[in-house]
Amino acid sequence: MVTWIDALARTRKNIAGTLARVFTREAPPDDLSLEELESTLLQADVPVRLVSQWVVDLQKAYRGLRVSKRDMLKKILVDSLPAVSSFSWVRPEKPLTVLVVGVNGSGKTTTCAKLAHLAAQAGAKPLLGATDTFRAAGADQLKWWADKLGCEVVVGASGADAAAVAYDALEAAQARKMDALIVDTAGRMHTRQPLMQELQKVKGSLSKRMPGAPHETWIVLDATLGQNAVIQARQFHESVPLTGVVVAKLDGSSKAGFVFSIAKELGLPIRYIGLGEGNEDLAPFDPTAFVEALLAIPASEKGA
Ligand SMILES: Nc1nc2c(ncn2[C@@H]2O[C@H](COP(=O)(O)OP(=O)(O)OP(=O)(O)O)[C@@H](O)[C@H]2O)c(=O)[nH]1
Ligand SMILES: [Mg+2]
Repeated sequence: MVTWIDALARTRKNIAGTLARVFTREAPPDDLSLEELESTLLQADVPVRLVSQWVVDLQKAYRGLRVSKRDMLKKILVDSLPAVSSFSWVRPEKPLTVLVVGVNGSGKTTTCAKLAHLAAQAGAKPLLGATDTFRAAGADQLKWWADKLGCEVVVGASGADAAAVAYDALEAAQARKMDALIVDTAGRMHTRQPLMQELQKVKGSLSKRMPGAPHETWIVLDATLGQNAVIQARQFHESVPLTGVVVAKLDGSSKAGFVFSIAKELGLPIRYIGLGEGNEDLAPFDPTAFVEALLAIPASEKGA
């Protein structure tokens, strides 16, 4: 299982040198070290507005306080992330239906499998729905995961109407009294209108089968894209209102700073974070774990 510390290695490498220099100086952060900190955070795709705010906060916070700069920055960073509300896979509205969307290759299918694994671990009975009928391989991949996890799956035939497959999957989930239905969709560019309309149809057919479904619509963002992923999410949100974000491939990204702009710019909760390729490598988003791994605070310094 990949840990937060492992997953953030690349981003940390990007910022570690500067942080070490800024943090090991005894004196309050001076203009020079703050400038260095500013440009380093920007390199890690932390949005400009936030960086300037943090630098101002850091200067203010330092005055008269006997706490370490690292702890101060940690607090500022954690406070600028949204608090996470817990997510329950077992709910009165059964089956809890989660529609998973995103651009090509962002990590949707893998994330659906990981979510099914988490749901099963939480004591729920999940069903996977493979509506990626564009490519035979799209559905095969989810079927492969389902077999590996011992999870039930409804697979659309190649070329079938994705909305019809979604409808069938929800019908099957209801008939089999499943707790959750996780619907994988084909990757699509946020700029292609017909494909976004197809997604609206998939969503519409779920609510036709069960009023209120999908209960969640999550976009899977590829963390290696950094800030560009936020732009994609905004466009998806305009076509199909989203209720949450899953960040995939944090382990491959050197631009994890973009995570700070998801909540601020999109106003959406970050539900889960992909830390690796295995089915265990999906963790509920944890702002403190994220920031600590980013700043790599050794256990001995915590709470100091
Ligand atoms: N390192 C790492 N790789 C990941 C993660 N999530 C997904 N991947 C890899 O990213 C690649 C694409 O993942 P898929 O799940 O197929 O992506 P997709 O969005 O379903 O792709 P399309 O259906 O083609 O749009 C695969 O090689 C996955 O193993 C992650 O959290 N970390
Ligand atoms: Mg896929």
